[in-house]
Amino acid sequence: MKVVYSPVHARHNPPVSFSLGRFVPFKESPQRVDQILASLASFGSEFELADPVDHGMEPIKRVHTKDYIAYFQNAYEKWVKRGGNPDGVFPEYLAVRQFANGGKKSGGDLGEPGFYCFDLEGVIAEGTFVAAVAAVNVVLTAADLMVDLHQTSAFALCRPPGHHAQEDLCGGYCFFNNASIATRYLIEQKKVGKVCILDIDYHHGNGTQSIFYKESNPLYVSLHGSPDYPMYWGDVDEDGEGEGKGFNVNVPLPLGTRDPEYIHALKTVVETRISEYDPDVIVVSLGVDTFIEDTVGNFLLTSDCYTEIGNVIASLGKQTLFVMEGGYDIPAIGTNVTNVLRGFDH
Ligand code: Q9C
Ligand code: ZN
Repeated sequence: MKVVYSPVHARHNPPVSFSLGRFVPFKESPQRVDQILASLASFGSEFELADPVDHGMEPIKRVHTKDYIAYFQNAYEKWVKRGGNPDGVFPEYLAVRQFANGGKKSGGDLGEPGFYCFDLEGVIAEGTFVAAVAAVNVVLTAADLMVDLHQTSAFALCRPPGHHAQEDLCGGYCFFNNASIATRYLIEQKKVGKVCILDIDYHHGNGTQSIFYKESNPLYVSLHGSPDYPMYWGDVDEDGEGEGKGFNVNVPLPLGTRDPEYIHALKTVVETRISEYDPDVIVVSLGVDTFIEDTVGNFLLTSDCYTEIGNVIASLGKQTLFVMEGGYDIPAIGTNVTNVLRGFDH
């Protein structure tokens, strides 16, 4: 399997985020990717590394607004100039948009951080923007390799993750929605036909849901813990709007979910909704924060379950682009990710 990777991810390294009223060590660390890389390397030529190719800003603009991109690009520098904490940008004023002049007034240097963000976990540190752009190039290059070289799969080993990022909002460790950008690129530039985004990160992908909510291509399917982060999204009745009605499928599962129930839920949605949709390509938002030892997620999946997840995804028999999302248990993250990828291939 082709794996696209860029060391530029390490430029994004905020020391802290905010949790339960305290600053805590930032869990979405560069170490995560280092561990996955080491695990892939232990399988020798099974995984072939490739460098990303620069795709410019155009594919990002097909998903995110111009204003949001401009804000993100300059946010850290403006913040520090203003005397902000050099650890990263933390909003102080939150724009509840119903109250904020219909969302037209972003509020200047001190208002913007809370205008373009929906929580305090989209921490913009010094290298965050360059790392987020590199992550997009990783996922787009993986899409190119899969389509152009007629591969059955490819893995975008990207960070920061993306599925919480909406068109003009960061949050939940996410800034640019890598999977969504790749999906739009696959549909518009690579002419692949129908795409299904299968989001198996522990958390609901509110960003991806919101970006495609009114569209019938892609089909968005998310299995996630509920009630849990991102708190305000992810119910079954959020099923799309207009053209998109019926093309957003949420499968909330209780905290404490174990292997058998998880596999049952995954198989069910794969054999019904996804098979009926008959996509040409699957984009997997691959989070392994469903793991039993994960300190962010609240499921109880074992490492063996990830092999089975890979098997179930492979049963669709479609070209599949794996895009890295969450997963925070450093000792097992590499094994869990490689288990999904090897489960898919075998
Ligand atoms: N303060 C992804 O997995 N809240 N994002 C966790 C700790 C944030 C997760 C509670 C979770 C964000 C990509
Ligand atoms: Zn997650």
